[in-house]
Amino acid sequence: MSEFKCESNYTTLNNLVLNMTEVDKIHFIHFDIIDSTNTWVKNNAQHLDHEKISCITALEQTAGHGRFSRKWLSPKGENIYASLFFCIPANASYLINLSQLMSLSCAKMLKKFGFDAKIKWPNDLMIKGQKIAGILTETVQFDDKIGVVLGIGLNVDISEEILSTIDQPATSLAQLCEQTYSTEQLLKPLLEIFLADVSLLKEKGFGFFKTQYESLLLMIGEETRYYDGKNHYTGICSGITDTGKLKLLLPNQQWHLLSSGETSLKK
Ligand code: BT5
Repeated sequence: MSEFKCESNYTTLNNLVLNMTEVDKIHFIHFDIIDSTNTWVKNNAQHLDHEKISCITALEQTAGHGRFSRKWLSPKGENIYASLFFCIPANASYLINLSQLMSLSCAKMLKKFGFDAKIKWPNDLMIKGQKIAGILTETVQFDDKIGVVLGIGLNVDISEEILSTIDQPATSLAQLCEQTYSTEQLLKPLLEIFLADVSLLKEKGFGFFKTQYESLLLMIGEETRYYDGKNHYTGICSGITDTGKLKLLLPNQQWHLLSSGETSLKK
């Protein structure tokens, strides 16, 4: 573990400090280089504090991954490669909404910096039709609880040369504006928004975020192609349900509710 550089800001004393934000209580672990922050968390979950939230970040990932075993290009730079780890009760119904909630938090954080990000259901962040961030949630099963591994990849200063090798249109904050941003500058507000929203999610359910989420959702009212990892469907995207499922109106006028998979505009 020679490359391990721990920048933990959590000590037991922190519990005594008043006016700490939830983010100040997070246990941060940083690597200069790692295969994947999500993989590291999954392999080390039993050693992390299950009563706290941990956030593992890296400057570079050699095997960053997305859903369906796809690659997440993760060159060295100020890009966000981060995995949050926390435990929730084994029967927590909001587990299925955490990725969607993170994409919403990410869009809200970007808005604070003047970027108009939209959500491609379920959790891709897009700016001007180009992918800028992706979310990947994985889980670790414990006897009495679930460990959630919530990975976020956000392009900040990834080079245009690397972006051009991605098999779909992709962008970075650097490509969209002159200004430079540090990981810390973006990650802290993102975590603040997300943790506040998680409290609301637990209290009120995902329906509380339906209007916010739909206002940022791409493809509403448009003919949408859907892939669930096995089959393709086509229908008119009509928003989401209170539990975050995508509502598709099929050509036979039947409703089809999608709980996972991915969408694209029908060409
Ligand atoms: C995602 O998967 O969008 C989730 C990506 C999550 C990455 C984070 S980084 C920290 C943590 N550690 C990890 O190992 N993963 C998480 P998916 O929806 O399957 O999208 C993958 C697709 O996005 C690829 O097939 C490419 O088309 C595209 N892609 C790959 N790298 C990209 C990048 N840097 N920027 C934009 N698009 C990218």
